[in-house]
Amino acid sequence: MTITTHQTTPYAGQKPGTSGLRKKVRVFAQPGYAENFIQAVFDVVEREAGSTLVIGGDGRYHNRTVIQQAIRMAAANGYGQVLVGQGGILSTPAASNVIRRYKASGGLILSASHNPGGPDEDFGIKYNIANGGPAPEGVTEAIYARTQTIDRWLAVDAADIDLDTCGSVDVGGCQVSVIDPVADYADLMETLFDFAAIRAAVADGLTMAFDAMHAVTGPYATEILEKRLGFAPGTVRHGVPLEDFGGHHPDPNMVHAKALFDTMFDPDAPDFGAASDGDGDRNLIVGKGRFITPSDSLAMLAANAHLAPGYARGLAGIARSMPTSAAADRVAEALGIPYYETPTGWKFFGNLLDAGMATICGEESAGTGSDHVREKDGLWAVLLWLNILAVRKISVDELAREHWAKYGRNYYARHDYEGLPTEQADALMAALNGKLASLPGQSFGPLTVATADSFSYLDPVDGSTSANQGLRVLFEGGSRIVFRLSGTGTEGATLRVYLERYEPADGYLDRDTGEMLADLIAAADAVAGIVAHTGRTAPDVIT
Ligand code: VG1
Ligand code: CO
Repeated sequence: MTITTHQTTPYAGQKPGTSGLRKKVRVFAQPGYAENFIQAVFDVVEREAGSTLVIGGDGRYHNRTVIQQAIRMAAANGYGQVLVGQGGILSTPAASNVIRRYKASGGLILSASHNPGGPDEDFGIKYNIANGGPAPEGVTEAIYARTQTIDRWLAVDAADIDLDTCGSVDVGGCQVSVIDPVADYADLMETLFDFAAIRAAVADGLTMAFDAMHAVTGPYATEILEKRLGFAPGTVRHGVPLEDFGGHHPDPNMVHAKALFDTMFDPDAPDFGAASDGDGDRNLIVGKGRFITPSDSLAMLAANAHLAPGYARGLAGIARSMPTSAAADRVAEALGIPYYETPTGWKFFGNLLDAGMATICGEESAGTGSDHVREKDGLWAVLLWLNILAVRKISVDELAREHWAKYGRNYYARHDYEGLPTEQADALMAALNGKLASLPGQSFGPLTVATADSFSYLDPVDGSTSANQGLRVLFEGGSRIVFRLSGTGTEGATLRVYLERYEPADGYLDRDTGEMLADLIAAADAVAGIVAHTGRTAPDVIT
């Protein structure tokens, strides 16, 4: 088959952010835009001739168009085999699993994750390496550099394949196999968790609601929760993936998954509630009348993970992103295992997981996962919770109270200021950065600054350094405010302000989070001049 060399010129700004390249669909739909980026990936990533490439996405608008083109390009760039999820669907953790299981050299994950979808919304492309995890910074920087000099992309002249029927076809000498996106993943989950115990609890009356948010986890959750575990039909809500996620943001938090919250705070609530995001790597956990912050969920899962067969041998270590609360650190200390603090973004966990230094990882943004794949994994977290609840026969609320009574409680919230003019956000961060050195000793209301710095990470495995990963203001007594700019948005800048207050086990364990954080919220504005810089008097989203 003929390989055509398409002449092209670089597009500015094809720099991967926290998790791949994310832009508006109309940007991605420009002639050669997606092709330039994909060719840049193929030009720089290491692989042997005839390697396997995995392709899958979260089903959002533009997914199929890019997949068909990526298949033609993979064939022209010497891949011997492409594995693509049926319907173009692969959740991010399932894609990670397929890469590992079939020893692929890497994969393209087409997703903008929690960002909205549709013709006027967002699209994204992320490259994962052979360990199944997001490409580390060295690789994403090389890809970006290549996008700036690219002058051609290659594709075989072949028609679109049938993405909806499982089976193999030859595309220009490359074997393209459309695979069941769910089966391998569901089988992996059965090896990690005590499905029999969960099934028994369900038979005993355990009920749940899972909101798939019209995103990628619908088919996975239906297969695992309803078919394999026996939860009642209808347990999975919004289970059909839609190109525009039904017009909502597929972001599982109190704002965008409000319907689930309303269900769980109703007197007739089921025992357990959960949701996942666009690409299935995030999780929301809410018990009957009890929201569990992602940071607490990481800590509670780590403290109880040994109750699941996959973790019965114990944990090697726990890793969390820097803005994630220190709740998990206390569990690690109690277990006598090391803990690690990494920059935001799952790519920083890969080395720790590969080296066997950490078993469980988590982020405050509702990402939790383990060494079973190299991505965060929404349904994995849901199943670990179910496993723990089934074995311990207690409610989410009881488990949370017991945890806090032992370890103390890290009250936590994140305030997001979205769609800020980039100059304003940059000016705020620059001004704060400039005064960090003068902050120690200064008081803001009842809070006195102990230390303040710009977070820099030294990877203990490969020795690489990642600087400027967020500004930290730490107060005496363990409270903390972190400021950083989002690296996943597609319009303007988003300022994230992370607020954390620690209450020891003999402190106030059952207070309202907003009240407990009020002094920190006031301090955040006093320290960073949020109102002065942005004119915003309140955040757009509180999670
Ligand atoms: C956000 C979260 C971060 C997460 C990233 C990708 O990044 O804060 O914790 O890893 O999204 O998640 P940022 O740079 O916007 O703060 V996903 O589920 O959107 O791939
Ligand atoms: Co996601």
